[in-house]
Amino acid sequence: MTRNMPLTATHWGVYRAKVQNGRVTGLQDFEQDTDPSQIGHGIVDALNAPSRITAPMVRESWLSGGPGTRTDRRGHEAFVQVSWDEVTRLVADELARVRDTHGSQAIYAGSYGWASAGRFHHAPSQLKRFLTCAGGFTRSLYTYSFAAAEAMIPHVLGSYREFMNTTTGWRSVAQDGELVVAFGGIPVKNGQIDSGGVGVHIQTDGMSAAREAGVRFVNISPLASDMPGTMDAEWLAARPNTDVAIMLGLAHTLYCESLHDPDFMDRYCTGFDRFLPYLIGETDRVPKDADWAAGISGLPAEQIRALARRMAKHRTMISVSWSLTRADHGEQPFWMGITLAAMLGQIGLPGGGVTFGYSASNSIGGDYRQMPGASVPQGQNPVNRYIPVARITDMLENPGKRFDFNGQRLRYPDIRLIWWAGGNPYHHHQDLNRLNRAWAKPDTVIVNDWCWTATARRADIVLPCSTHLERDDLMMSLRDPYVVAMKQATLPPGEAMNDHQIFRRIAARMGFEADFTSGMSEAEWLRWLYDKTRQTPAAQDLDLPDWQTLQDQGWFRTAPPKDATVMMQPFRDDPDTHALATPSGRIEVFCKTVADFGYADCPGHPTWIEPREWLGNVTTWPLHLMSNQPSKKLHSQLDQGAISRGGKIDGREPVLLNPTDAAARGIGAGDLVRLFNDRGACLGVAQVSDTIRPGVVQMSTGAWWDPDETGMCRHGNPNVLTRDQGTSKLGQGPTAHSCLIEIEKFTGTPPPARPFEPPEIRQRVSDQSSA
Ligand SMILES: Nc1nc2c(c(=O)[nH]1)N[C@H]1C(S)=C(S)[C@@H](COP(=O)(O)OP(=O)(O)OC[C@H]3O[C@@H](n4cnc5c(=O)[nH]c(N)nc54)[C@H](O)[C@@H]3O)O[C@H]1N2
Ligand SMILES: Nc1nc2c(c(=O)[nH]1)N[C@H]1C(S)=C(S)[C@@H](COP(=O)(O)OP(=O)(O)OC[C@H]3O[C@@H](n4cnc5c(=O)[nH]c(N)nc54)[C@H](O)[C@@H]3O)O[C@H]1N2
Ligand SMILES: [Mo]
Repeated sequence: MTRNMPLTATHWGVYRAKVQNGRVTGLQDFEQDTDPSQIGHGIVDALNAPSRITAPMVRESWLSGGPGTRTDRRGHEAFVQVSWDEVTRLVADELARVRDTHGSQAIYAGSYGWASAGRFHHAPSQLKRFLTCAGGFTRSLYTYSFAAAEAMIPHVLGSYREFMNTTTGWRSVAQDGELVVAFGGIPVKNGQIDSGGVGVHIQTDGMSAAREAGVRFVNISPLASDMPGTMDAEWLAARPNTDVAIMLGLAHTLYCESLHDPDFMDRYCTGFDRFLPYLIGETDRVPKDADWAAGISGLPAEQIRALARRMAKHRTMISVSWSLTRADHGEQPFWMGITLAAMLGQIGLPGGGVTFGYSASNSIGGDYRQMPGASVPQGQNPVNRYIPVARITDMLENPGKRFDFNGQRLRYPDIRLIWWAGGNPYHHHQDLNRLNRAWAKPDTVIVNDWCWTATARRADIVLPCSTHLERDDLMMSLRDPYVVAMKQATLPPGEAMNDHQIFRRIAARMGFEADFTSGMSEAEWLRWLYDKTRQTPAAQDLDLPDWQTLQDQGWFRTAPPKDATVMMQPFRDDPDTHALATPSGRIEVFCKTVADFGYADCPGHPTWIEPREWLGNVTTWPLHLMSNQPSKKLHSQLDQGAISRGGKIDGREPVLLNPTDAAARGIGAGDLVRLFNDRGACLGVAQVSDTIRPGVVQMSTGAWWDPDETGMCRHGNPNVLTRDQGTSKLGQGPTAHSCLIEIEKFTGTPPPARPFEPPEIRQRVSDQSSA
C-alpha cells in the first residue's frame, strides 16, 4: 500500500501523499525516517485554503495606468484576475521595456529564498535561467544564513563551504570526543530541515550517541532550549553578541596558563604573533582576560577560566552557531572560534577542533558522502552587477551610491523592475517598514508564489505556481544521502502552473523558448539532471541506480563513508601537500589581505568590537531581541498551515521573556504584549520562563507580516524591529540578532490579526479567461 503512495520531498523531510478523489488528504512520514518532522504536514490544509493563489493577478492601478502607477498603493489595493494570455503579454512587454530603455542591470532578480526542494523545480534557478536568456539581471551574492562567514572565512581558511560541508560528524565526536562547547547551542529545532531535502533526521540520534559515549556538552546561549534537555548540558547564559569576548577570555587563560599548543600555531597557522599583543593587551592596554570577558558577557570570570582549563584537558569540539554571523560584526565569531580551536591544537583530530553550527541544519553533524547533484544550468548572465544579499533596501534607496564590500568599491544600480520567485523578502529582510518604503521605488514588481505572502500582496503582477505535491521532481541534495524520485500527487488548483511552465510561456512570447528549454520537456530535464549526476566522476563510487530503477524503487540511499569525516584532517596530516587556499597556505589568525582593506569594522585579526545594539549599551531600549528560527515551520513557509498555527496563541506569535522582566512590566503569561523600538512595533502573546536570560526576549521569525495603518504588525513578525545594517564593510551580511527593544502590556481593544486572508480580488466581466 505504502509503496503506491506518491513520494514527495521537502526541505523538512520526505513524505508519502494520501490521495483521495484527486486531492491530497494527508501525508505519511517516510518509513525510513526514525525522527520525522511534523512541519511537512502543515501543507495539507494550505493547499486549497483561501490563502492559495489560483490565477494570475495584476494590481488594479498598475493594470489601468501601466508601470510605475501608484506604487505607494502596493499592498493596499485590489488585484484584478487576468488570463494567462494577458499576463504573459504584460510581463513580456514590461520586461522588454525595462531592458530596452534602462538596460538589464535595472532588473533585480537576486530572488533570494529557500523556495522548495527538488532539483528541477527550484524557482530561483528557473527565474535566473529565464532572465539570462532575456538579457540578464542584477543578482545578489551570498545568503542570509551566514553572509559574513561566506565573505570572511575564505580569507582565514581558503574556503568556507568546503569546511562547513566536511564538518566533523557526530560519529567522530562519539568515538573520540569528550567535550562539546557550543556557542549558540545546538538547536535541534533547526536540524529538522536541510536545504534541498532531508531523507532521514539524524541530529537527535547523533547527539544522543555522543552523550551516551560520555561526551559532555556546554550550552553558551541566552536560551536554555538551544540544547536538548537530554544532553544534561551546562548552561552558560551569556549576554547575546558577546561570544567573541568570551572566546578571547578563554584564549587569554589558555595562553597565560601555558595551556595552548604553540607547535600547532607554528606549523599550521600564520600571524599568531600579530594577534597575541592584542590578546594580552599590549596594543590597547586592555588584556582580554577572563575578568574583562566577564564584564562584557555577564558570565563569572571563574567560570570562563574553569572552562578554558577543561577545554585544554579534553578532546574538545567548539561549535559556533550560524546565528552568531547574523549579528553586528558577524565576521568575528567564526574567526575567533577557529583561532581558539587552533590554540587548543585539536583542529583536524577526530572529535575535536571547530564546527560551523551543529544542527543548524540536519546535515551539519551527519555522516554522508557529498552528492555532486547537477542543477539546471543558468548560463552566463550578461550583466555583471550584484549586491551583497542583505543590502536590498540600501540599493533601492540609493541608486548610484558607492559602497564597500570585501575589498571592493561597488555601485548600486538603479532598479526599475524586481522579480522574485521562491523567496519572501517581507519575511527575511530586516526593518520591514524601511523596506516597505523603498519597495515603492521600482516601476514594477513581479512575484511567483503559490500563496498570498506579504511579498505577493505587495507585487504588481502575481504569477501563481505549484507546490512540490503538484509536480514530478528529483530530490538530490549535496549533503543528504537520499535520492528521491518525487511524484506528482495532485493537480495545481485553478490556473496555477509550475514555475518552469510560467517562464516557458513568457519565453515563447519573447522569442527564446528553445533557448530556455534547450528543447527538452520537463520529463527529459529530470532524466538529464539525474544522468548528468551519475556520470560525474565524483559520483562514481556512490553506486547510484539507473534512472528506471530509481523510478521503480522511489528512493535510494548512498552508503556512508567508511571512516568518519574529520574536518581538515588532510591538512593536519600534511599541511604542505594539503595547504589551505589562503595566501600563506595556513590558517590566517592574522590576515594581511583583510588588514590591507583598512576597515575599522573588520581589522586584520579577530577582535571584539562592541555591537551598536546590545545589553552593554542600553540607552532607550533595554531588552535584547532574539528573533531565531521557528520550530514549527521553515521561515515563513506553511505559516498558514495547521502545524504552525497550532504553535500560535489566539492567532498570534508567542514571545518568551524572563520572569524578572515580565514582573517589572506587569506582564503575565498569556498577556497580549506590544514589542517596539524606533523602527517599528508588533504584537505577541507573552510566555514567561526562566529558561531565558534576564534582559533577553525571544520571538521566532516566520509570522506573515500583517501591519495596521501605523505599520504595527498585529501577527508578530519580529523583522519590524530588527536593524537593517551590514555586519561590516567586509561581509555586509544581515544583523538581525543585534536588536534592542522594549515591551509593554497591550491595553485597549486587541486588533484582529488576519495575515492569511487573501487581498481583495476583482473579476473582470469582459475577461476571456483562457487556461
Ligand atoms: N529576524 C530575522 N530574520 C531572518 C533570520 C533571522 O534569524 N532573524 N534568518 C534569515 C535566514 S537565515 C534566511 S535563510 C531567510 C529565509 O528567508 P526566505 O528563504 O525568503 O523565506 P521562506 O519563507 O523560506 O521563503 C520562500 C518562499 O518561496 C515560496 N515557494 C515555495 N515553493 C515555491 C515554488 O515552487 N515556487 C515559487 N515561485 N515559490 C515557492 C514560499 O511560499 C515562500 O514565500 O530569512 C532570514 N531572516
Ligand atoms: N525549524 C526550522 N529549522 C531551520 C530554519 C527554520 O526556519 N525552521 N531555518 C534554517 C536556516 S535557513 C538556517 S540559516 C539555520 C539557522 O540556524 P541558526 O543560525 O542556528 O538559527 P537561530 O535559530 O537563529 O539561532 C540559534 C540560536 O542561537 C542563539 N543566539 C542568537 N544570537 C546569539 C548570540 O549572540 N550568542 C549566542 N551564544 N547565542 C545566540 C539563539 O538563542 C538561537 O536560538 O536554521 C535552519 N533550520
Ligand atoms: Mo538561512
